[in-house]
Amino acid sequence: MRILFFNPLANINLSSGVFKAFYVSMPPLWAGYLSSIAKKYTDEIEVIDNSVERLDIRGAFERIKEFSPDIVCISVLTQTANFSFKLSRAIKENLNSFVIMGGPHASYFAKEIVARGIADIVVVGEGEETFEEVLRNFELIKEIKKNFVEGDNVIDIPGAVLHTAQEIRERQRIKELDNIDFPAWEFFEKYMKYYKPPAPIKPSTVLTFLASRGCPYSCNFCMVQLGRKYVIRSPENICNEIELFYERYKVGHFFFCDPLFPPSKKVALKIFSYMEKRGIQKLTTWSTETRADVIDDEVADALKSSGCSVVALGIEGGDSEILRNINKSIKLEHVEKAVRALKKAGIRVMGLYMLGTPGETKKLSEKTIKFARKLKTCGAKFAITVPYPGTEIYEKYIKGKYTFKDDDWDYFSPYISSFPYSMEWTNIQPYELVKLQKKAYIYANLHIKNIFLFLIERRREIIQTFLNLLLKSKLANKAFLFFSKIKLTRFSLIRIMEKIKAS
Ligand code: B12
Ligand code: SF4
Repeated sequence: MRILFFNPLANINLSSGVFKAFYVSMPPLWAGYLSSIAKKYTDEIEVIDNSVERLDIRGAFERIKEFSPDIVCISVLTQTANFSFKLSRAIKENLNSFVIMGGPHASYFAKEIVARGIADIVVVGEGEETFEEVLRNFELIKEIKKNFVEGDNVIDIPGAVLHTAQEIRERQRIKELDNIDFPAWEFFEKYMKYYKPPAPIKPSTVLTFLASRGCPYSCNFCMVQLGRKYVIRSPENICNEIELFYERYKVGHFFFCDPLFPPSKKVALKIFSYMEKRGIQKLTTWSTETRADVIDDEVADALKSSGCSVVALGIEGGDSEILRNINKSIKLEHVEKAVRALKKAGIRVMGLYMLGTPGETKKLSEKTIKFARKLKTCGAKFAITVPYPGTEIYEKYIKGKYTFKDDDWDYFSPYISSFPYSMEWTNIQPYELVKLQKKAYIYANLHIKNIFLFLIERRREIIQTFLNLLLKSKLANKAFLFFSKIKLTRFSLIRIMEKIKAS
């Protein structure tokens, strides 16, 4: 059985200006985890990470065809849906492969995707156990799908949509995360040198990491793909994975992708003191994202002692009205306290903010920008609110109002300047939001310390980009012509000198 994992890239060309340059590639955890399941069933596995390869649909199709897979696995985010659907159609029309989809967007539209014949199977929510059951029964599923008659319901795998008429049977979340095999990064070795962490993390070899799954909070702009129930790995299991991959790839930084880690002070102190005892801080650094109300001086010190170098805080808004409207249930005092504690402990802070949240006015957005400026974190990111399917905002303001074309999904991005829906939840005009976003980035990020740090740490990339630009530019051409003329002149001069000598 030949299995190919395809990690799609969003249409980043639509992003406005500098946001294109901000995009980084990191190892896709979904494909890491699922390939470690697949290797129990086959040793013919291939991975195409399009965040690195940047192939168009034709190029991606040709590469997939070369491998001639029995199964193609694709993870679908909203912004990658259009590409994924077109690619899948090309595969299904021209190859004899089965297409399995999963991820946030595929999970939400699972039935529709199967009904429209875009994919053969969609795995909803957490993937490992469902995917394994699909692989275990693959021959049978293939047979049934070939001879399927409407009304038949011969195979029913919880968490998977296999045919149109089926009701989705919910699969229980994995309770014991320690039992899941570590991601099979051996299939991604060809890409390792292209993976880089985002600023303000120092450039180094990076691996993504997941210490927990789920989030119990209910912010109305957020769809928690792996569920509301929070489960966490044991400190031993976390350290085993870090040590293993540090040894194997000399990983300089582990980028934790958890939406909420640590989840509380108690858990934080337990895990970080264990990590410190195991000496993780002597091997590598790591970063994480959490809520401000989890951080105090003690937690910040423990984070630092266990090797954490950057903490991203979901701050979202700079006014209590915004936080109330999005159901964030934190206070601005928490944020200020957390930022102070982290800075004191020597940890860099990345502030994550939103603009255009429900009920937000221009005046409130300005307050967010001012608040971000005041906090002077190492970085501040401002996302324009996007109504992702599965969020409360989508259900309330979008669902049933629009008939989206597949192409429209390309525009479901926080860094874009046109939107295929109207933003009824705010009275700020879209063009004003885009302007506010640009202003926010400049105003909150450009202070001397940040510029200095950026120039020092990214000097190699900056010089490289500058040289690339120069070599491609008209200026470079002119310079080349100029120098070649000088060379000619020098050459002519030498010939003249020789003639003089000879005479
Ligand atoms: C890390 C991350 C990134 C990293 C990705 C690095 C990397 N390669 O891992 C970076 C910073 C580059 C990034 C970029 C973007 N991201 Co992002 N990202 C995340 C984050 C924080 C974690 C994702 C993750 O790895 N989770 C852990 C894995 C194990 O879980 P998983 O992907 O859900 O996979 C499991 C299941 O879903 C399922 N599954 C998934 N795929 C498949 C496929 C098959 C075949 C099967 C069987 C099962 C299956 O099985 C897996 C194992 O259980 C999530 C938020 C979150 N905490 O989930 C946002 C998130 C996924 N990102 C999001 C967005 C919007 C983006 C961007 C579009 C933003 C932008 N415009 O710049 C880009 C586009 C990326 C792209 N592919 O082009 C949204 C997606 C919302 C949506 N509905 O589409 C999320 C949910 C955050 C949010 N706003 O709510 N992101
Ligand atoms: S934004 Fe963060 S805290 Fe809120 S629900 Fe999503 S993951 Fe949880």
